[in-house]
Amino acid sequence: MPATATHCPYCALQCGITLTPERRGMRLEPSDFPVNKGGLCAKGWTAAELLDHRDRLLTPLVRKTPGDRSSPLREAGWDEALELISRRIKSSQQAYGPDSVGAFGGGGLTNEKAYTLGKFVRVALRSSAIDYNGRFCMSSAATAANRSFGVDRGLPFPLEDIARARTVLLVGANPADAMPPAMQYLDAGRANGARHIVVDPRRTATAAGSYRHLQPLPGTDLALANGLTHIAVREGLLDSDFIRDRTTGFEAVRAATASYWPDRVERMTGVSADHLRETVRMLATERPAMILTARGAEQHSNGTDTAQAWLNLALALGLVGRDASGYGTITGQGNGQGGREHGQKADQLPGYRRLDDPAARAHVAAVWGIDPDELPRPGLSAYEMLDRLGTDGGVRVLLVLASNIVVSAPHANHVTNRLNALDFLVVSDIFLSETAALADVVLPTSQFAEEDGTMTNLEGRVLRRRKAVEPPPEVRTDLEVMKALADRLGRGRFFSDDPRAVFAELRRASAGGIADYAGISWERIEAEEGVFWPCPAEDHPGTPRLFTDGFPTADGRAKFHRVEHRDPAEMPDRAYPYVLTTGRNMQQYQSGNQTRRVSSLTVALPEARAELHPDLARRHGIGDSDLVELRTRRGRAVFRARLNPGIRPDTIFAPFHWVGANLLTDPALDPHSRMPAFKACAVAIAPVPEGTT
Ligand SMILES: Nc1nc2c(c(=O)[nH]1)N[C@H]1C(S)=C(S)[C@@H](COP(=O)(O)OP(=O)(O)OC[C@H]3O[C@@H](n4cnc5c(=O)[nH]c(N)nc54)[C@H](O)[C@@H]3O)O[C@H]1N2
Ligand SMILES: Nc1nc2c(c(=O)[nH]1)N[C@H]1C(S)=C(S)[C@@H](COP(=O)(O)OP(=O)(O)OC[C@H]3O[C@@H](n4cnc5c(=O)[nH]c(N)nc54)[C@H](O)[C@@H]3O)O[C@H]1N2
Ligand code: SF4
Ligand SMILES: [Mo]
Repeated sequence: MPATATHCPYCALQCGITLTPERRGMRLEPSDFPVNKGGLCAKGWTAAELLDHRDRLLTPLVRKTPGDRSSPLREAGWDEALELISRRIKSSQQAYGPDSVGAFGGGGLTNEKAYTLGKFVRVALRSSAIDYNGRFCMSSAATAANRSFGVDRGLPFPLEDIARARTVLLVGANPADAMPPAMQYLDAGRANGARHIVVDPRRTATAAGSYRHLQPLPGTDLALANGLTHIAVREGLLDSDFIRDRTTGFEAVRAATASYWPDRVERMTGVSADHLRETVRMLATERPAMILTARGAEQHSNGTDTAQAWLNLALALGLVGRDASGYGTITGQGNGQGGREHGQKADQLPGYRRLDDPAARAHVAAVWGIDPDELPRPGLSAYEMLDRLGTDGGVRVLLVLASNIVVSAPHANHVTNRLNALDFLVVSDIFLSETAALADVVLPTSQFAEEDGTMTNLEGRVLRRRKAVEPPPEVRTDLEVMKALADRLGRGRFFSDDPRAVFAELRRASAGGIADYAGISWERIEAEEGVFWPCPAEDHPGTPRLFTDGFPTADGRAKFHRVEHRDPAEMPDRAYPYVLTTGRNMQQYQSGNQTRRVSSLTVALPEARAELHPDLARRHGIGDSDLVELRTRRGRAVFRARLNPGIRPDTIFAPFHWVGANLLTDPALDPHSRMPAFKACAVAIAPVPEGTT
């Protein structure tokens, strides 16, 4: 059997791999794809273990006693499972209306699946209730980029440009753990004399290798960015020609940042005024320079404005649209970029169109063969939908595809209670996740090496996911499931379960939109090692670099947006005196439903460890590897302590790859993006004597 070239199932780097069948299983090797160039992280190297894993879901599962979620799950045939689901959808919609049935999607789904899920909810269910886990991931940076640039493509340039930048500011980004093969671009820059500044409350592996590490209190990045813009104004470091010719709205930002004096910002953030000055001077004079944000800056109840403040700084210094220079956000999930373009967002139609835009509705309805008036209106964002599950006017029958919200949603005990209040829960997954374990019906789905489709990586490069092996006999793709359900709902004629046909339709639906895929074919992706959107026609080369000539805004200019610091929704006080922040470890992925089953990863990192400063630990009588209880207003969880002299003494970091961190997190939402405050809430700690948990 020949080797198949495809991509890693996990993160947005989408490293190229080859899969070669062996006597038992598959051999997985990195390929020379232009993104990873032969590199892979530990998760990628071991991904083939997922394929024939003994925990694989191999048949649909239903409850032994229908309607009783405390009765055990038993194996069932597809007919039985699909019949049950479609019956419950129909009866719920009859009794409570179309919006009583909804879906929660994921940024790991291929473009074809994400597109079909958005269409399935609007066309087969005729419901407005759909959103997805990308709301918890990219929504803040996306909102800021949309309002300033008129487009949200995470990186507006290819990764290779990072190697050519002389100054790189990484804000709340830890690629050394989150995307190790991407470090080759940063390393190449450093080898050529580039200087990197990392803004992170922890001294991460990324920070350790950088020129300068700035260590702000979590939730104060907006003040930091405004402080840098303030210094740029005072020291005459602005790019006035760029501001005049290519932007609007700077005066409001100048006014807003006037009060962000360096010593005030030092007090707010903990970053010294000298380091503030050094940082902005480097960005302004050691060019090309870029500012990259990731979840550390964005996952806050002011995440949109925080991303905006960094974007404002990049515009004020005239970095945007120049070679190897600019502002970007580092997208996280495998198809986190494509997954936010084609309609699984509550307010969105394919091609990054707006569901409330009459022209967009008309275009997409025509492609779908329906009347535009049949399209529902925008629905609620992810957490808002979850918060209302099972209530009057809320969703009562929920389909979850490609997310493990019991582990990954904020205020997870509340979310679990809401899931338990549903009339009916359907979860499609590869393995029985913590969320699937609550379901009335569990559907076994195919995974990366068992399916064809496309993924769009963090650079906006559309890639081919290629099938290397047949799925187990009773396992179906999500496309097949949605088509079969649509058939049972009398809407089957609108759907296809062939990914190539779906992609052809996606091209038409996206044509003329912001994320325009019209000119991208599977053949071109093959021949060109990926095609960058927008690509409006087959003879268009695709767009590796955006903003070189203008911005896709009404007047072609980028818009500054005035933003002011706000404290995190929850501040430390006497009862909860420290700040809890959360994030990632290198060896685990997201909710861990995949990577916690990979033996070498779990041996390397068997449990969640909360990181705290040795001084803080000593004050509470906690030693390294002791058990520590973290308590917030929402819940408590026990972690093993990891003493880390590189973290701020007022801050505790906990990974969210296991049930625990999200029992603690604050679901306060950003008013613009509806992003929860994963990265800052108030926490208390106490030692736990061994043997008492
Ligand atoms: N190993 C691994 N890699 C992954 C993933 C995974 O689960 N595991 N997930 C993928 C996905 S979906 C995503 S979104 C990306 C995320 O990639 P990153 O955003 O790089 O990862 P995080 O660990 O969530 O957050 C980055 C850093 O933000 C810091 N931070 C916390 N609070 C603040 C703050 O208020 N301000 C600042 N400046 N920094 C703060 C944390 O200490 C952390 O080091 O990773 C992708 N890659
Ligand atoms: N405290 C805290 N919480 C966080 C974050 C944080 O930094 N801190 N980060 C947030 C971020 S950035 C993200 S992206 C989310 C991620 O959190 P989740 O949405 O829970 O992400 P995954 O664990 O990747 O869940 C994907 C699930 O889908 C399954 N799956 C994989 N491929 C497919 C497929 O093709 N079809 C179907 N049906 N299933 C599939 C996997 O087995 C897995 O169970 O977590 C968020 N939660
Ligand atoms: S960096 Fe991301 S895409 Fe690359 S091997 Fe690791 S998890 Fe896979
Ligand atoms: Mo993410």
